[in-house]
Amino acid sequence: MGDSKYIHTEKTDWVALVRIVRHEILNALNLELVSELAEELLRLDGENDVRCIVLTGGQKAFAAGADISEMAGSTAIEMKMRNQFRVWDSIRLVRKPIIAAVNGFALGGGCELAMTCDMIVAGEDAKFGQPEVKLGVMPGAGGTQRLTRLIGKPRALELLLTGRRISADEAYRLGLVNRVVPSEDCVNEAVMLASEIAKQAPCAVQLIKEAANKALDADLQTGMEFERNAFYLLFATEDKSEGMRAFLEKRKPSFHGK
Ligand code: CO8
Repeated sequence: MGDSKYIHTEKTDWVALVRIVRHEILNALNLELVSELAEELLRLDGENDVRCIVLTGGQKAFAAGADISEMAGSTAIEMKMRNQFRVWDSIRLVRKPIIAAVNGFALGGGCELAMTCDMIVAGEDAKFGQPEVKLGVMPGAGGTQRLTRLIGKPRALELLLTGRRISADEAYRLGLVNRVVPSEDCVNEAVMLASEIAKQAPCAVQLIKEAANKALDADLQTGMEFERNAFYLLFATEDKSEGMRAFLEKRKPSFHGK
């Protein structure tokens, strides 16, 4: 159990469940909260008893975006010098899979945070959107880039340029979320998915995540080369020997992350 002002963590078999707890203002993401969150995710990335992470918020909001009251009085230079995206970018350094369990609003920075995760399980009442345009600004934590990569330019631009909110079902149809479940089951479903991933060989899981990120970040040839080298590297692990031996011996493998 690791708790800070805005972030609470619980651990169950190999899975860490991280909650954002600033419910009184719908988990609005101020600088301190995002720092605490990034620090906690990076800390869990280094913990041997964690193999997969679930990130969730509250029933009414996963996160309703950046804290508007914190930004409202800021000048361009103050925003630039604050360099807050250094912290956001550090979340990308987490090597273990992160599953967002989204109930309620995931708007602006909240939607960007969900998209920074590797998979999204949505409660049926979840609402996604990038409403920054309505505030006279635009996404700054990856909204234009990740949404466009995930759902394609025409559909991303429609959401980015209108600020319209979409339901969990629409987000599912667009390919933004993995699955939609009853709201009360959302966190449990995400934890169950995380547990299933946590049973796999940890080195393989980490390299598969890295390779999938390359598919978004690099050209095909670079991605293919990365994949191939990662594939060879896994032949150096004990888990590879165990996995293949278990298959031949017709039993379940037991992986140790070595
Ligand atoms: N920032 C600050 N306070 C907020 C935010 C927010 N993003 N969202 C909600 N709150 C506060 C409200 O002001 C209200 O406070 P109070 O009780 O003191 O009046 C409380 O939370 C409850 O909210 P509402 O009364 O508005 O609840 P409703 O159910 O009526 O409405 C909504 C819920 C629709 C979610 C509404 O609150 C809303 O539209 N919120 C703002 C959504 C938004 O525009 N988000 C985008 C923000 S900009 C952004 O994210 C840029 C990202 C850039 C990168 C990240 C940098 C950190």
